[in-house]
Amino acid sequence: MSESAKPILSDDVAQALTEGRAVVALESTIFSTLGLPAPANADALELCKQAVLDQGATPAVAAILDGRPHVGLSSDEEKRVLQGTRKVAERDLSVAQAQGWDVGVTTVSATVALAHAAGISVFATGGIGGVHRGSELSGDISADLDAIANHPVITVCAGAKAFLDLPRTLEYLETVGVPVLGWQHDWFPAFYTRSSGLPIPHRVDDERVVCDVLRLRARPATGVLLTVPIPVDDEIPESRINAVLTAALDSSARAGVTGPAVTPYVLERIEKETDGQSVPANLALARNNAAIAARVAVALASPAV
Ligand code: PSU
Ligand code: MN
Repeated sequence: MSESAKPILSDDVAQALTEGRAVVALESTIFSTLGLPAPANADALELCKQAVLDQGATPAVAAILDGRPHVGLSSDEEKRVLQGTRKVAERDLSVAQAQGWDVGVTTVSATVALAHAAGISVFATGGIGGVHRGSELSGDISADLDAIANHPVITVCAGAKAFLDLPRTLEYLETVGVPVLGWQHDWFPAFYTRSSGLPIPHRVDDERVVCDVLRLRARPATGVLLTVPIPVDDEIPESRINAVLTAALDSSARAGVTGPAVTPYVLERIEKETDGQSVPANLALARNNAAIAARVAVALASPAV
């Protein structure tokens, strides 16, 4: 990333980084109208920030504001992000700056890039994008996967939603050399459900091991994916959610939605099809991911004993 694209840091984030304290980056698409309906998006933002603070780390929300990349926002800036409607993936970072976008909300791919540029090693989100079902025809593979492979950041997520092709998503991560870890769990999680039925490549039970995986990985430029299953009490039964996901995908295909519009469209359909019951589950897992990410960030910032 060029000098001009260096993100603007909030004072608390800049100070934490200078002092070598734990910082957790957060993406902003999930907190915008593209990720969650209002007012749940504002609740999600507060819950995630508080979860990071409770572990003794500093939260750093990424976004584009007035054509400049930011990492760490003031409360006025957060309010603008909650209303955001323009999605910024990694490739869009330069466009958003060149065209001076008023508000751009960053996806996983843009946020890992900005975290890397800011010197932040841990990032929390809800679910990552992945290989879409039917990608052999549509070619739709989220830029999140290559970005995780190309930035030295630990991404903490609840796996990916089962409207994606999860076996192919795991195969892709293997091909691009991303270590995929399961937090105290043996299965790749599927967002609303704790298990996709796909075994996790490597289970980890301790944040120190996650730090060591980052430190010792074969390709220093590559990131790490740490998956955390949704808490047991917040899980939505697979039988229930699968029918909803299929209906949402069918609706997206019928409407002819393509490109970056696919994921927000499907997310909105899922909310409608579950009468909003998917939303508390989404909040619970996002908050849990932020807490685990903060534990990892604190371990990274403290010398090994
Ligand atoms: N999956 C979710 N919620 C989200 C997203 C994905 O369950 O909010 C967002 C994230 O910002 C992710 C992006 O990085 O969608 C992926 O978009 P695409 O599939 O267009 O790459
Ligand atoms: Mn896509």
